[in-house]
Amino acid sequence: MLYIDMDYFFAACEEVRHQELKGKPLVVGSSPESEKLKGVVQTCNYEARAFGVHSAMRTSEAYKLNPNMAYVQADWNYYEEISKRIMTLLSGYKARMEADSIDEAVLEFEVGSYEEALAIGKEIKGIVRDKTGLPCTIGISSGKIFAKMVCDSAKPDGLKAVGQDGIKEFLKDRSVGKIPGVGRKTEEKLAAIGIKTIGDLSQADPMVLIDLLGSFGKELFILANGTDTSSIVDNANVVSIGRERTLDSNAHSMREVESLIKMLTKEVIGEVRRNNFVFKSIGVKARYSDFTDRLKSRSLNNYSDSEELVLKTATSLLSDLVKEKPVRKIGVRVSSLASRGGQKSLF
Ligand code: TTP
Ligand code: MG
Ligand code: MG
Repeated sequence: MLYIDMDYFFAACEEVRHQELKGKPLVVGSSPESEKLKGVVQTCNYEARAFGVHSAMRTSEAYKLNPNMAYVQADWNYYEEISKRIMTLLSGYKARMEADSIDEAVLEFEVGSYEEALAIGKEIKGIVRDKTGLPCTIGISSGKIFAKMVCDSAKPDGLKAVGQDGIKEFLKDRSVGKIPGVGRKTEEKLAAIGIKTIGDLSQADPMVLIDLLGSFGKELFILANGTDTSSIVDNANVVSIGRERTLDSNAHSMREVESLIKMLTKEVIGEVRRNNFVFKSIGVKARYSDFTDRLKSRSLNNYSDSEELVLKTATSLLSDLVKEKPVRKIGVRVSSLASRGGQKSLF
């Protein structure tokens, strides 16, 4: 499994069209409505990270760390266009593929060895850089979760493989929070019974973990012992249109996200209509303050392009998710697209 994540994606996209910003600390910040210093850092280049600036930090905090950085407002349409180009390049490979987020994808190759997989990874890095001017990092391992962790560990501009013989060693000293899906809550629960590292987790009593975390506890135990069975949801050919945005501060109730849902819905519908699409599925995403993500979607009986229906459905789906934990980011997405002509679905 080969996991690709673009490096400092939004900021790197800005560097491509603003060559003069390259090499200087650069922040991509927040929603267009908010004034510069009231917003949130969505991402920043590695020059800015050297000052301690990072995603989700308040822009005012970032300013304190370094008052001499360039700020650019996020331009989702531009990033999505580049993302689509990258996904199209990747889908040219004969592999099962899943686009995981705007800047991430997983590819599953039938290869004989890790050397072969590394060679493919090197080629992909070269192609992506040639065609888009952007750097990425690729992690290779047996399952999707391990590959993502390897990718995270090799940033930026990295290429790394960890095979079955090295995986337990790789995991051993990492904190449990490095496992995708393990948020602050789970981390705290595990810490309370003395489990801090993935090595600790591998030696725990699985029954105790199941008592503590249910079936997730069992999954974690298996992962910690070097087995990753997570597989790909092949969505290379599923076109969807979505918008997501980080909130200025964590939301605890629907009231705080209502206007944002409206705005995201308007943007999604605008894009749908510009492209003459209709859709048959509506989905939402919530990213919680502990950085775990939850997705929910609903299929429709018929194709639609109704703004009202998206707004109603997204509101109802999100109200379930907002109840659970403070939310820092929300997204609205429509999928199962077809062209408006109606005769024939696009894919
Ligand atoms: P990431 O892949 O998490 O981060 P990144 O690509 O900026 O940096 P790197 O992978 O090198 O560590 O996120 C992809 C994009 O998603 C990012 O460029 C901006 C956006 N994003 C937000 O808008 N808010 C956030 O809190 C995060 C983490 C990302
Ligand atoms: Mg990235
Ligand atoms: Mg990413």
